[in-house]
Amino acid sequence: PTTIYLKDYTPFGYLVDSVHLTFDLAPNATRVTSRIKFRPNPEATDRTFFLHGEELNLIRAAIDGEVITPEITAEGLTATVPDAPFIWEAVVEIDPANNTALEGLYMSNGMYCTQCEAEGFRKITYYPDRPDVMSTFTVRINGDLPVLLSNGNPSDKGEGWAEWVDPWPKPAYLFALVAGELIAHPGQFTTKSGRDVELNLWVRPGDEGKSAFGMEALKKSMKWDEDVYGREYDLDVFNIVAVDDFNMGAMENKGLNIFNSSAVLASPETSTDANFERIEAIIAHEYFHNWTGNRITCRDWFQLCLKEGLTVFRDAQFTSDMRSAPVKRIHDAIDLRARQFPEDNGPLSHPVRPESFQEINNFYTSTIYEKGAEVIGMLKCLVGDEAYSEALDLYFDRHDGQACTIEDWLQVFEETTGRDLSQFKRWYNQSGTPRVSVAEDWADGTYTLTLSQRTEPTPGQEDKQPQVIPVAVGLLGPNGDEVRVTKVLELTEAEQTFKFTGLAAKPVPSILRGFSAPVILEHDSTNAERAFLLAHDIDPFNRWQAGRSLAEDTLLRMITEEATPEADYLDGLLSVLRDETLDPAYRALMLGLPTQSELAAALHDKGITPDPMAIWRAAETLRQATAQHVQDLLPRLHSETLVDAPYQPDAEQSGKRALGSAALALTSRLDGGIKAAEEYAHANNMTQQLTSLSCLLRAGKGEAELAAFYDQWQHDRLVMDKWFALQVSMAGPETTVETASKLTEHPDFNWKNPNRFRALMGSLVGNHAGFHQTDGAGYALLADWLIRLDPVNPQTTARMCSAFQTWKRYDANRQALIRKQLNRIAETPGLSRDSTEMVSRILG
Ligand code: HT7
Ligand code: ZN
Repeated sequence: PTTIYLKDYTPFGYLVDSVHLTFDLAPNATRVTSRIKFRPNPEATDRTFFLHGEELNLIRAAIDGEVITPEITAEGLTATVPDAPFIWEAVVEIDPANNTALEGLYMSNGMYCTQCEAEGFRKITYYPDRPDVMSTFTVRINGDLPVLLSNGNPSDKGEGWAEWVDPWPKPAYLFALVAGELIAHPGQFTTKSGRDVELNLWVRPGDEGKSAFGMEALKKSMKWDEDVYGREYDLDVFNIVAVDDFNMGAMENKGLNIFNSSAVLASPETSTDANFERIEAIIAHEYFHNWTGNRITCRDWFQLCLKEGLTVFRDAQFTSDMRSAPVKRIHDAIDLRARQFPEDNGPLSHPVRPESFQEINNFYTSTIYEKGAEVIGMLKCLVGDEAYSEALDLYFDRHDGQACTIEDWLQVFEETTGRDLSQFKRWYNQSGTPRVSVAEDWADGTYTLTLSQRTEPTPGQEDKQPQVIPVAVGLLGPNGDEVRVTKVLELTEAEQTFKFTGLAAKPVPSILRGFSAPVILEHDSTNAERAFLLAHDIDPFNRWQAGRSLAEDTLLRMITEEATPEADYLDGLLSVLRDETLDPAYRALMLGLPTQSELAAALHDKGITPDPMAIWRAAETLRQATAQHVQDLLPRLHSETLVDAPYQPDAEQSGKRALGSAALALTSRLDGGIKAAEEYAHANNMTQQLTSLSCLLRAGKGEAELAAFYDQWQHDRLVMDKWFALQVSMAGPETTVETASKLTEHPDFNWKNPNRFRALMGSLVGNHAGFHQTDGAGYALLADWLIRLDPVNPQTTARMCSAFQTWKRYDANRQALIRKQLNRIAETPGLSRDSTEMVSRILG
């Protein structure tokens, strides 16, 4: 496979003035007729006329009306063209019904739909399929289906056809077409400058009851982007379509967002509180792309974080404003540590702006998205809120309609603030998670904090340079009062000292408040200090972090020293749970434990080979001890948080349910699931139904309820995903693989559907002790299915290969078993470019 390098970027030799496409839809033989106006690009030197095109059957090609015979390869075609403006015409035939890769034009339940990012448009017609080639598009769809949609505004329609005009120049990856029997949930929004926008959320018949929440989320997002970023919507219609077969969450096509149905359809009966929150965030994310991604796009795919990091940052701000800012920040830190840190500290580590790739689909990663967003958060923290707003205004003004780079992005900040951001830029170029270690000194009323930073070598980057790390610090006095308010220390050297003078007593520091940088903090504080912060810190993130560190410390001691659960942790937790001034959602978060995979990473960092079973036992023991320790409080926590009012998926109600569910889970450890069975019998929403069922399964019960759940929900694909996932997630370590394997034989295991595949296989991988059983059966089962899925859907297969990325943490036996499976996948004849790249990077 060819490697593509950032340093080799050159502009395309031609500009595109307009694109006209006609689709004659037919499941196995859709005809796509294109008429494209090209002219030489004065800024380019290379005039090779190469158009991308894959799996296309070319019927006819012409330049300025004259039929030509281009040179065709598996990647595209080359033709000789005039050194002046010309019109390219082509007719191709494609086979959407047999497109199982879900890239290009494909069919899902009889509906035609597209997915063009990153390089799917080349499977629709011949085109310079690169993000820096932008053009207006006119699309005519001929098809015997009631709903025919494309980008932009509708311009005309008749029986069996519709025409759409998108006036905003866009790259081909934002092209979309949908055709099918769909039902609209309508809505309306008036922009602040008075444009009336028609909104529609299109669903399949039967899903009408699940579209109201998404529509409201869209309106809130439109309003928020006007209020906070001054960004208005720029077309007369905005369409969202729900599709069952989809490789990722959703896609921001101009004026026609396409969503995985799991990321948009919701009802209280079928969706959990977490589903609602995720849907609200994804709708916002895709909508926000209209400015950060669509109006201003990426010059090339190496700049992917330019749109993704910024848009994740914006959707996080939105969620913080709609819900609870501290809770959102804690969720984001948990997710970053669970997903991005393992990536950044393993064989798949890559910079936020990578320098090379073989398959761009493999770079839609947590590093590009979530670390990319963290980098923007740090920039905002360093320059301040006002300068951030000014820089963003300049970015939108200056670059509207352009395809940009990270250099363009940083330049607007340098110009607005006068700051030199060359060292900050290392966040984009240097991979790996920086580790910040802390040393303290106290003498004569002066508290001295010495912070050091280092980043371990990562693939292709042996030597690391110091980065600019904003470390937010506050100091607490002996009675718990804050004696120094939060100050952002700028750590720019390998080691740096900061002094706080005039203090009456040695303070307790609260370091990295608000998780001000995506780093690993190494601070040998005592458990007494952590308990002190847990009791007194006014920074909600660090208060939660203190509890988390106590939990991690006690778990690690239980694993390595056979210690018993520590009183500091259990007592601290008890007082937090008793504190009714604290938000229930926040108290629920306090009850969380580090994941077993995180504990494995922490042990590995200490030079100890993790034993998944020992980790599992410690987590179980601590949970049991916690249940006993807070036992008296559980009935109150559970009952007070049962909501009487009609179900609302808002922050307040869902926070109460989260605490209630956490209490129920602990109760089930003491009563063997009696309360959970009662709750299951009375559950009137999916959050309650699923929580109580999971408590029952964990208690080794719930067979009857599981069967009843199946009978109740077998008609609902999204709920059935939960049914599959739950059984594998809740299985004990020894039965996980057997449970998963049996479920692969279930008639409803429709493995070609990415949601169903991920529900089962993702849960297998997420069940840490089950997946890592010493016989290697978990590894073999996953590999079998990856090998089977690869020819059908390489994108989803390749993403799931990352399940093996942490393999070098484990003992020699497990390593050998995993290596065997990785080799087996690598040696599969005809393995996709996607999976080949992933497996070879993981093997190193
Ligand atoms: N920009 C999109 C990324 C994407 C994607 C979406 C669905 C299917 C395949 C895809 N490949 C890339 C989604 C987003 O970040 O908003
Ligand atoms: Zn995005």
